[in-house]
Amino acid sequence: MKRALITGVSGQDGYFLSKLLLAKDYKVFGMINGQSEDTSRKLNNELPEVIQIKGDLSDTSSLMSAISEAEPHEIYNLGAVSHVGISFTQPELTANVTGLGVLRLLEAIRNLKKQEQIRVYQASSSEIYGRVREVPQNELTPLHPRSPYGCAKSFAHHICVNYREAYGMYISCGILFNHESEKRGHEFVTRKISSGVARIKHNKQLKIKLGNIEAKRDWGYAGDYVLAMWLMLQQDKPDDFVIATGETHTVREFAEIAIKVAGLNGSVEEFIDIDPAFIRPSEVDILIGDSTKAKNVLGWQPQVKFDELVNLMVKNDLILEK
Ligand code: F7E
Repeated sequence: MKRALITGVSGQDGYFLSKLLLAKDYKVFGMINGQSEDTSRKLNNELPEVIQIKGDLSDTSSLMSAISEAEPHEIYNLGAVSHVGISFTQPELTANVTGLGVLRLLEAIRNLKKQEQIRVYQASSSEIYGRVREVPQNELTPLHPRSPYGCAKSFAHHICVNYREAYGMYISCGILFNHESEKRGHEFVTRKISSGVARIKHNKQLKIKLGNIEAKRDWGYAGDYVLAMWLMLQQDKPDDFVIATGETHTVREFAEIAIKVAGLNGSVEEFIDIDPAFIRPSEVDILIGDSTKAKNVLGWQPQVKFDELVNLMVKNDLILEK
């Protein structure tokens, strides 16, 4: 039986990846820092088959213990301080967990002399492209991050490539563009909108406060994207892959469709207020990914289209907010 260790298991991607690996008969170990009983309870309810292991990306010895306990064939590093906006107010924490945490994880594997037995998936992010140098972005597009989060993910990406080249470690980086779902945290713009329109529909709220609604993102469905993570670790050789839909839409377009799906009548301006508190000191204006390599090498393609994504998120929140 294959064993996998997932960091960041309590997040959206941890949920979908655990489901996928359990369906493939993996023994799944989920790393949590153990400081919140709520996280542990939630994980127990949603994913009772996942074995919880204590560990933290900011603590190397805990990583070594977690790896020794799980003895994984595959490690999926999904753990991070993942909110771009928050990274501006907590830059050092972000660099420590999202950036240095990856180095600690790789060093933990090396210190345990497990580098030949363990394959590592690193969750790289389209935020590394930031002020994009070309459109669309592919694996060779130069990096120009626009936030402490993007900078931390850039370091993490480079250190993975370096450890692959320097020590021959099997490390694959999935450069994932935005991916959303009914499990997305409420602090991200898509969920903020889907739950917001549902609350307006049920008379719990009048308006949604947002920042820059002209930003463009390449949004896919998280359930599709975790399959790409797994496929990356099944290849003969480790490599980097862009995972994206190849379509870009503004936050405004997301909101327009969400308003309609919720059965509300009116323009975006009637339901959305612009609040400067949500505008970032430097913004990523447009992201659109070219995942031709993933299609050719992994045989991976996204299934859920933009309209379907908005539909499923809003319909889910209409039920939850009832
Ligand atoms: O923002 C704008 C905001 O926070 C999307 C993370 O998973 O994907 C995600 O990063 C856009 C930005 O995602 C609000 O300025 C407007 O332009 O949903 P988001 P993100 O920053 O793109 C990448 C790939 C990751 O790796 C990250 O971990 O929406 N926006 N108004 C807003 N964003 C938020 N959060 N809240 C607003 O009120």
